[in-house]
Amino acid sequence: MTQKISLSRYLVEQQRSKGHIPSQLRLLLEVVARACKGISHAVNKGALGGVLGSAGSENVQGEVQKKLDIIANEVLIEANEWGGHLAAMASEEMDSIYLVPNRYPQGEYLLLFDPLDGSSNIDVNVSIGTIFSVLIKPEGPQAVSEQDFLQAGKHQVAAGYCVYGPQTTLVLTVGDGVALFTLDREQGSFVLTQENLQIPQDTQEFAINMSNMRHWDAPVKRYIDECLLGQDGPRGKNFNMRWIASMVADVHRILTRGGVFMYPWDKREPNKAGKLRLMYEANPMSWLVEQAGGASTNGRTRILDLQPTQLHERVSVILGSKNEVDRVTAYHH
Ligand code: AHM
Ligand code: MG
Repeated sequence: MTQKISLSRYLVEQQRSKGHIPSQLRLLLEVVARACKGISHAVNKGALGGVLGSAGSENVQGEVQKKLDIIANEVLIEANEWGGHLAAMASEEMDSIYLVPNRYPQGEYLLLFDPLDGSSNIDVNVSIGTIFSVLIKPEGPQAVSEQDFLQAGKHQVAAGYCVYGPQTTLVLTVGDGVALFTLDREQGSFVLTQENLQIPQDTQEFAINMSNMRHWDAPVKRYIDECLLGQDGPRGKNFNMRWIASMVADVHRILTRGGVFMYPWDKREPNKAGKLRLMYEANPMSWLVEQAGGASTNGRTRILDLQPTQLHERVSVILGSKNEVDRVTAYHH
């Protein structure tokens, strides 16, 4: 019988034989996974747990917060603040960074997360998720500040997401490819179910919110128009479309069977670079996608090379199957 490999064992092996992760990072990832299990349980209870609906508050980006946005944020903070592995945390749902309280020891890592991605899908029982990214606090005696978080995505040391769908699945990279773990509810642990995920270079599937079409820039419009012409157009093949409106679920499909995901800049809010957040959504997803052989740009530049200037910075996102991302990017140049 082939032995099941738990997330703990996978991480120990990454630490021991591959030297990829120090013990404090291993602890951090175990704690994040434990928090995701807690969020998964809350999501599963739904109306029975009284977790559906709006919380009646707004986050720093002016978006209405759902009860589960706040619950998930609290679960992640409570799980991570006392272990001694973190210096500070930042979240899509908090205005500013969260310092580890003085009563706990401080570590060298910075944890960033979108505690519950796809909030509009919570109440309709469609897949949602948690996205996370790990950076190292720059060296120096100074107290940790927001500035310490403003590092390009290429400096991440771990990134992943957990999707709460028909199965609860944790997808992770520490720079050694992408591994997928499925939550075994009877055992209460994440079990390795796929290693070395690879995104096919070509695809016939795109994901974009088509209702924004009239607001797009010309290169995005051109790309989608050509896809829609199918066999009769310049692409010479038919395309399929999917849009779940949870980035975690859309990216999970792309990591599983390929595709291209786009949330481009559009004219609705011309002063914003895009809808999605660079630090909590685009950076971790871009690293996962690149680790699986895909590509990710903002239309012009590789996302992982972008130097952030603000914690809650937004960005235009085009990611997935490499040849399609290269094509959309070329249309922008
Ligand atoms: P959220 O983090 O507040 O849930 O917002 C991000 C989500 C993404 O998961 C998804 O791709 C996008 O917003 C959907 O936006 P839209 O409703 O405009 O299609
Ligand atoms: Mg989100």
